[in-house]
Amino acid sequence: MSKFGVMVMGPAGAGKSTFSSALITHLQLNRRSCFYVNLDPAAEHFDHAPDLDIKDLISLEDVMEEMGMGPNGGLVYCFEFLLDNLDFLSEALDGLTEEYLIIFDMPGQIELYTHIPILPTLCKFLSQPGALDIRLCAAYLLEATFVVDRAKFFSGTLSAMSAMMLLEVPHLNILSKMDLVKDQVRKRDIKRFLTPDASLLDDDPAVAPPTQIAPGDGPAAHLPKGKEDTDVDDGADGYADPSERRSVMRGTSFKRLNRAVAELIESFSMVNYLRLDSSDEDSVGAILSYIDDCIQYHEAQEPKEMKDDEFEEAAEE
Ligand SMILES: Nc1nc2c(ncn2[C@@H]2O[C@H](COP(=O)(O)OP(=O)(O)O)[C@@H](O)[C@H]2O)c(=O)[nH]1
Ligand SMILES: [Mg+2]
Repeated sequence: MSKFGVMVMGPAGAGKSTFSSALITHLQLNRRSCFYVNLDPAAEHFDHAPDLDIKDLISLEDVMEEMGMGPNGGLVYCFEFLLDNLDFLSEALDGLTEEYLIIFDMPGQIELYTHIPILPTLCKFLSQPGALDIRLCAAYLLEATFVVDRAKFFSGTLSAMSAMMLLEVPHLNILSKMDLVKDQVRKRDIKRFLTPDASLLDDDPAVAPPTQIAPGDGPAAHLPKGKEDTDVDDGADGYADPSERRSVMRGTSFKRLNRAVAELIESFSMVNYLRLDSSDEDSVGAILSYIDDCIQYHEAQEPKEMKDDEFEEAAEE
């Protein structure tokens, strides 16, 4: 018998816990069972109390205090500890039936989604046939406000792609907090970000058209008045001075880096975004149907007999 689960992932503040909570409310309203697992050892406030909380195994605060670690190292330590104590998960999840949707609310530290193999090991453990056998999908959230800053948007998209490749589970990419950009960015413009490609860099409002500077000229000092903060040319060798933050973040080599990242993303053609506003029930419901499709939730459900009162309610509707 399979179980079903979704890992809610993405950078800190992307809205993972808010979405998890909205998803639980939506599932409850639709009489579906869910099991909420908090895997963020630093999370403190919940709208819905977790059914299983990593803090009952280990807390980030204790690790930082006792081991003298910072928040990122401490988080990695907590997850290594979890991997050494996987009974904590299997004991709690083993008895769940296929009716449940298990929601894993993940922490936001970027290390988890890029180069260290902790999450792939965890995913393999959860989905291993014959053991927990959870059909898992990943929901990777990125804040929609990032579309205003192309460099941020493409770096966020790159980390989404990195998580996709690292985890090898069905993956949904989601632009969260859509309500925040509704009035700022036109619908038509937002649509272009749903399938990101390098052409988005061509009309970046944050970048003024390049100023003409003769080769060999120094960078900022020779810029026309008013342009100092928007456009900095690199030195004659084509490289920005790395000690100058302004030139690193605005120089032509930074633009070249962004274009290379955007073209890499475009060439893989793996990332498409869905839109989410966690305060809108229909939006949460739409994301849930994508999750259900990914993990083939409905195909596995036994036809259920309705209880008498449910039958009457359905007949009245
Ligand atoms: N406007 C708006 N704010 C949101 C939305 N989702 C989350 N937030 C806010 O973003 C902040 C971070 O959300 P949280 O769910 O804790 O992010 P997490 O770190 O990814 O778990 C909180 O202040 C939330 O209220 C959304 O859909 N719209
Ligand atoms: Mg959270």
